[in-house]
Parts: sequence; structure tokens; C-alpha cells
Amino acid sequence: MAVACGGTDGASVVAVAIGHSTVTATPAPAPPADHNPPASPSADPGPADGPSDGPVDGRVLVVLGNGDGTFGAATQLELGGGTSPQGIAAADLNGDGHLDLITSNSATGTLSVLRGDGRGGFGSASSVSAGVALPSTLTLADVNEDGTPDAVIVAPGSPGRVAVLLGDGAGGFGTASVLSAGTNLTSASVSDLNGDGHADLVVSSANSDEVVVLEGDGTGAFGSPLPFGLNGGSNPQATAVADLDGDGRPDVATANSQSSATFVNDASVLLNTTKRLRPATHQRRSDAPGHGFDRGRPGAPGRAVAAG
Ligand SMILES: [Ca+2]
Ligand SMILES: [Ca+2]
Ligand SMILES: [Ca+2]
Repeated sequence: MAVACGGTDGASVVAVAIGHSTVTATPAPAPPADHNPPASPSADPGPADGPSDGPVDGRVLVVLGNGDGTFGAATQLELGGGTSPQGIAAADLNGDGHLDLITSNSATGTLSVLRGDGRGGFGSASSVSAGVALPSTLTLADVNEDGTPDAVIVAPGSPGRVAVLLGDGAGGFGTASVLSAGTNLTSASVSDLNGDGHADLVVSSANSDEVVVLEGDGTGAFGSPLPFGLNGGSNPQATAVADLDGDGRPDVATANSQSSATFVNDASVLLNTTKRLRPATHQRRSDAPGHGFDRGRPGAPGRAVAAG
């Protein structure tokens, strides 16, 4: 299950992609043939682990914020035949000023685009090939610097695959450019990691226990994979990019699933240097509750990061 958040006309919106068998629900009332309306919230989907009326797949749940920290009822949106959505993101894909939604659908190898109307409603989904089998997580960023969000999708396999689809500014996408990197990729983040002004990619490679950087040239093309180990971390499932040590360079953190022989979930931090990422520091989540890579600078008092 994946979640995207954003704002639409001053209100917050949370969208949740429902993959195969991850959430069960009473079927929603049938929507109009050509529109997913903002009103008439669907039936309560029920608890994720609760009793089931049958699996629901190929839908997203949209929950609109009330502006006071509470949220309205969820509305279910169809994905136009896409199933097992693994990734979801929100951005204005067609330049009309309203947030749109996009999902990456693993079982069908497609992306579903739902155009927002700015009032919490979304049109019927349109589909485009993801360019890779079993697309996993999805990230939107403008990698070719034309002002339109582009889609970056990762996929498992050996080698892992990264699909880059350039947005056309109308809510559609061009044919995917497929890159090879790492093994069994689980997530991607986009940031200018090397400071040349162009967006770069960093993907988590679960089976090789590393992150892989692909340097962008600003046209939507990317260079050869540059792998960086996690210094003890393993099986990274997600990446985050932020300037963690305050030196102005974006750093990389990974969330690692069952990262060692002791099966402890933990995180790795890779501090950025001018052109290359420094070897990772490594923190076991159970070492010091409340102390993380997001608190203090490396080596500062109270920071529970074990270098090595
Ligand atoms: Ca839009
Ligand atoms: Ca673009
Ligand atoms: Ca760059």
C-alpha cells in the first residue's frame, strides 16, 4: 500500500493506493461511467486487517481534509483496469492548476492517471504502459527541465530496472526509457545530488544492499549506475533525500528491512560530499529510541549513529 498527500484548492488530500488483497471492503456504489465524483463517499472500507467481503484491487482511496486536522470519509476511485497498485503520487500533470493522481500498477504493468478537478473529484483513469514489468514505487519530478512532472518507476529483477517517462504537459507520458541498476529495486528519490543543477536519481537496491545513483543531464537521460554500500545496512526498502548535516548538500537515508542476522529494522545515512556520497553511517533502530539521523549533526553529542 502506498500513500500520496497534497493540497487542492487550499484543502489537504490523502490518497491511498490499494493493492491486491491489502485492504478489503464492502463494494462501493457504482460510479458514473465517465467520472469519479468528489461527493458521495464510498462505503466504509473497514479495517485493513478486519473481516472481508472480498478483495478490492485496482482502486485508490481519496480522503479530503477538513482543514482542522480531521478528514472526511474516503472516496474510492477506479484505476481503469490497472491492478495491484504499488505506488501513488500527486502533482499537476496537465498544467490546469489542479492536483492529479497517478498510480503504478504492478499486475498490469501500467500507470493510471486521474485528472483532478480542484474540488476533490477526479476524472476516469487513463492508462499508459509503465515500460517495465511489475512496476513498483513511483516518483514524480521534472527530470528534463521543461516544467512538467515526469515519472520515475522502479521494478524488481536482476538487474533492477528504472523506467523514466517524460510528461507531455497534458496528463500523458512518452515512451519509457528503461535503465538497469542494482537488483530488486524498491524505491527511487530525485534530487540534484552532485550539484550540477540537474536532477539525479537515487534508487534503493534491496538485494545488493546499496543505493545506486544515476546522474542526470537535464534532458531526461542518466549516466551509468554509481553504487554505494550501506555499511552494514541491508535490504533497503525506501530512500529519503534531505540535507541532514546542514552543509547544503542533499544527503540520503534508507529504511532497511530486517537489516542483519538479528532481523532488526534500521536505517542508513549517506552524507553527501562534493561529488560523491560518503560511506554510510548505520543506525540500529533499537539502539536508542528517540535518537535518529534526523536529530543533530553527525558526531554531535546525543546523536546515536555508529560510524563504521
Ligand atoms: Ca491537473
Ligand atoms: Ca519534465
Ligand atoms: Ca545533478
